[in-house]
Amino acid sequence: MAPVRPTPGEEEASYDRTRLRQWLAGEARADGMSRRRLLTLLAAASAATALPRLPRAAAATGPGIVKPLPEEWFTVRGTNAETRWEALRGTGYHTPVGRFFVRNHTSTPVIDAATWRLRLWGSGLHGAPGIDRAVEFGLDDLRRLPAVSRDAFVECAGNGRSLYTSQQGQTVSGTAWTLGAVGVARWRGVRLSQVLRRAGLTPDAVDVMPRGLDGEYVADGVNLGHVRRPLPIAKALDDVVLAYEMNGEPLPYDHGHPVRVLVPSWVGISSVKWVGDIEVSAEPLYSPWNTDFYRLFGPGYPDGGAPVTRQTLKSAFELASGATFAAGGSYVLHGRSWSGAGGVRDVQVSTDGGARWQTARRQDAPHRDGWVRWSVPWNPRTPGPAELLARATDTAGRTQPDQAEYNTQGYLFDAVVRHPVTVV
Ligand SMILES: Nc1nc2c(c(=O)[nH]1)N[C@H]1C(S)=C(S)[C@@H](COP(=O)(O)O)O[C@H]1N2
Ligand SMILES: [Mo]
Repeated sequence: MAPVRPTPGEEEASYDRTRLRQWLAGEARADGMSRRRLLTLLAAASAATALPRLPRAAAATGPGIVKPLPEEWFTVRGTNAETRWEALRGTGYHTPVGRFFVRNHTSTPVIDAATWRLRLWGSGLHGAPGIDRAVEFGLDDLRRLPAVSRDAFVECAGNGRSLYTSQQGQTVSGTAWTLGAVGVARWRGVRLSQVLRRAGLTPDAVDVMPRGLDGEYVADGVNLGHVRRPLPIAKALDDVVLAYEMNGEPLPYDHGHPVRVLVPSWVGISSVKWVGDIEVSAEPLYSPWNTDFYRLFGPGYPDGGAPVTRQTLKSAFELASGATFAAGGSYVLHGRSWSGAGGVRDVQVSTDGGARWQTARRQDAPHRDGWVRWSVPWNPRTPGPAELLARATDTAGRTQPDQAEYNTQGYLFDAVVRHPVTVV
């Protein structure tokens, strides 16, 4: 059994409050972000002013993805490709690279592993007095360090976003994912903690901020710079990996070749692809990716928003939306459930729109940071439309609710999904 981890919310919320206070006191830095933007955010946190207006992404021009995106496996959404859940039927525990979803803010850069360097720098590293230290690693340097392998999902914080609208009638902004912005892979690489220590981590380092080598991201005409998001040092030293392999192959171009950050159980944006440098800082850091994007704004959240870190709890059937079944036939329904707070220990399934429930047969033991596969038999009798529901409970005691808490950008959808099918 996977060990139970602390329930989400508490630590992250207090981390966030501390940083906001430090920033107000002039003790934190927010590189590449407009001070005005941060001030707006903080004003909202201290007074009940209108919520800050969120920048919208520039119009997509095309996928910019290297691997083929066959229609039977993917739905292209702007610069992104969503995995079709029916394409996972018959695949094993690990999502094949060819079917793994891609979320790109801009487009996939093709980076030469031979010349790639990772630079660590900042006030959280030992340097000469008054001079910040910078240390570089090539891929060979990383490969010479002890390797670790981890089965973990990467899931976009916005996975399931379209269900806020289709199921709850709410308007949210962002890519209209259904449930296919998630995949599980076996990642192999070196612990970030090991690299940080080699680089000369000081005890007063508080945040590390990996940055991608893909293009700068422009939203609403504003250049926000390269994709980057700070991680608290505690998480960075805990289970974060600098991954150079995915499912036993060198990391593919679209998934961060040659090296990406893998932050188990946290939202996908934390797992920065094509990492080129990591700032290690003795002062708290901010980026638009934790102040504007990937932040929870809405009536149920504090003014100024709440941080998004750990993933939520979800279930999905390995079925197309609107799949058809023959009345009188005997079927086995398959699906998967996963959680950012621990393994999934129980899955209940309803084939009659939620009136009656049965316990699904779990194929995998509860697996922290991964998913469990499950199945239930179904013998549909009455022709007509039907709804299939799956409700998971994780080892931290969370159960999928009937309704997800609304936030303006539609993150962390966790409600039980009503999967429409037709019996003919
Ligand atoms: N450099 C960089 N890293 C990135 C992104 C990006 O656009 N650029 N997208 C992030 C987001 S929002 C997600 S959900 C995951 C997606 O990982 P994948 O494309 O390998 O599935 O990568 C994250 N890392
Ligand atoms: Mo994402």
